[in-house]
Amino acid sequence: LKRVADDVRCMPEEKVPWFPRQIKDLDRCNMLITKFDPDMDHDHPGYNDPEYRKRRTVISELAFRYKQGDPLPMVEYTAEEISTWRQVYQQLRSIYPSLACKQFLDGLQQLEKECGYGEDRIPQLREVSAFLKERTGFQLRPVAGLLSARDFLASLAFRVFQCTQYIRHSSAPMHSPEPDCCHELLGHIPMLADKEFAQFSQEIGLASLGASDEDIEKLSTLYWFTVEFGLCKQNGAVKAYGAGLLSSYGELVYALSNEPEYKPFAPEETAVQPYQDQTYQPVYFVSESFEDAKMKLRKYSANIKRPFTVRYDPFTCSVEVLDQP
Ligand code: NLE
Ligand code: FE2
Repeated sequence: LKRVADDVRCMPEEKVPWFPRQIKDLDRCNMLITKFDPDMDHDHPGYNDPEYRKRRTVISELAFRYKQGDPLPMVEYTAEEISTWRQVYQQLRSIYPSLACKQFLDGLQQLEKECGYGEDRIPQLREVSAFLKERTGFQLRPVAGLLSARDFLASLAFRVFQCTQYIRHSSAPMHSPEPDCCHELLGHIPMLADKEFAQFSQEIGLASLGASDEDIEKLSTLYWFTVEFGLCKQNGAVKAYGAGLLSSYGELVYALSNEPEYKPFAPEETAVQPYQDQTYQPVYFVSESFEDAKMKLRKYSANIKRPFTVRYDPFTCSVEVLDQP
């Protein structure tokens, strides 16, 4: 056993992909995936709307210019944007009580009480970030669009959640193939206000640092079927805890309609399940409980092999790397 460990340890360091060691290194974790860009994707609902595309460019600029530690940019949303938000909020809010998991409902209730959540205005990342920081130590960072899995997961290691700030096109409020502020604010933020969920999100992030491309692919597939599209049993009923479901009226209803295929959540199998990101998922993974999903995913990510180990130092917000050659 010793010998194996030594062999692994002698792996040349240049084989390990670069990863952030300090929170300010996240300024370099900004590799965007442009497949849903309204300027390039002909099927994007905003492709034929020059006003929308211009607006996206303006909001993207805020994210491109952002450096770690800057105050989060404020966006003055237009009446049309607020009306899209209102529609999304009203529709989803009416079905959350019967379809969302308890942790989500608790988080949302706190946000409505203490962070100005409601249908009349789009919450600003700055206030939401301050709210989360007090609850779970998570903070937000603006991002211009869909990030590479490696960069997105790496930021979680520092309890940083990368958030888009633009809103989906007004013609398609019920589902968006790409993240937008409805997805972040309604799907992710209530879950990130839960202490245990926050802890577990950071663990996935730490497991991803310097991992091989193959492991990143598996980890992001797992992330997809849990944090984004996960279902769990709760008091004898199946509920949603995935953010991609909780921000899409269309898919939330569909996912719990008994129409799609359901499989029990088992990390080894889930990690290699092919997925698509244009429309609703053909299959969802159901865990025995929210805690069960968390525990299994945690165990899986802790077992990812790397020739070193990492430890997060909360005092300096940096990652210590141990056992390097
Ligand atoms: N389909 C989700 C929504 O409509 O909000 C977004 C998913 C982003 C991965
Ligand atoms: Fe997401």
